[in-house]
Amino acid sequence: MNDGGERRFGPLGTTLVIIPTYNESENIKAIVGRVRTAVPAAHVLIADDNSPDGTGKLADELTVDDDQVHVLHRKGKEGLGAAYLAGFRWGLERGYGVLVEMDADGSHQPEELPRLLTALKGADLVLGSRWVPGGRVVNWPKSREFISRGGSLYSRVLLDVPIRDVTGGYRAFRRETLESLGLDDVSSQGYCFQVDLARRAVKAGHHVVEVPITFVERELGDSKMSRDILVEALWRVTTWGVGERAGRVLGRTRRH
Ligand SMILES: Nc1nc2c(ncn2[C@@H]2O[C@H](COP(=O)(O)OP(=O)(O)OP(=O)(O)O)[C@@H](O)[C@H]2O)c(=O)[nH]1
Ligand SMILES: [Mg+2]
Repeated sequence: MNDGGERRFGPLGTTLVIIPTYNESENIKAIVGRVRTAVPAAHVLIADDNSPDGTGKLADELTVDDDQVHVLHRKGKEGLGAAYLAGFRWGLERGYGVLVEMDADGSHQPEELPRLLTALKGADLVLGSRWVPGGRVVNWPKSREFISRGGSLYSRVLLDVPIRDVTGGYRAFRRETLESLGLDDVSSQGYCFQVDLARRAVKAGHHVVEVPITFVERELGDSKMSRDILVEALWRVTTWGVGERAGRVLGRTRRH
């Protein structure tokens, strides 16, 4: 992370808010409506993995009267990371200047998006953060907060990335930032996907800014969080961290 000091950041261009969905029929209409009201100029892309509960059909209905809402129908459940990668590709191909990640369940409040976009004027990547001063979480059990804070701390220390909320999924990227991250070889999913992108952005020398958000736990629909997602994150972060450290030590040894 550099301090961005003297750097000049270019204009932002049109925003595309990507919302991945799997069985979010109870949430999809409300979240899209809130995004359209909060940032009327932004476009929305719903990336649906053929949800059995008909979310994809509801999403199609939202496009009928609104040419700023789009749907990417995917063939089946392939995970959050794959849905975002497909959404990024869709948006980059169509020339959007800013690509936003947002959950469908209301945890990421669209009303906070203008603050993220304002911060992006002076950054390469903006992270909505629960764990910086001013950030908070509503309706989470202590156990969930412990896991999330612990996961961020573990990733920060092991991967050497100076970010408080490494696993959060409310983010705004400049297109140039995404284009520089080597998305073609990202295979991680879930929380790990978010850690992977943050770490790539830091390693690429991008100016990453955390903006405090109020994260509201979902009220409707089912969580897709699973033990597998947690185990994957723990395993991959550990592998990356140990791999990088080993690489540094070996590099030093070879030079001597
Ligand atoms: N397209 C697609 N979207 C997914 C998939 N898994 C999760 N999502 C979406 O990704 C977003 C985040 O998933 P959540 O289930 O809310 O995960 P979480 O926030 O960790 O869990 P909760 O706190 O319980 O809500 C939601 O919009 C989901 O519908 C998937 O396999 N494919
Ligand atoms: Mg959620």
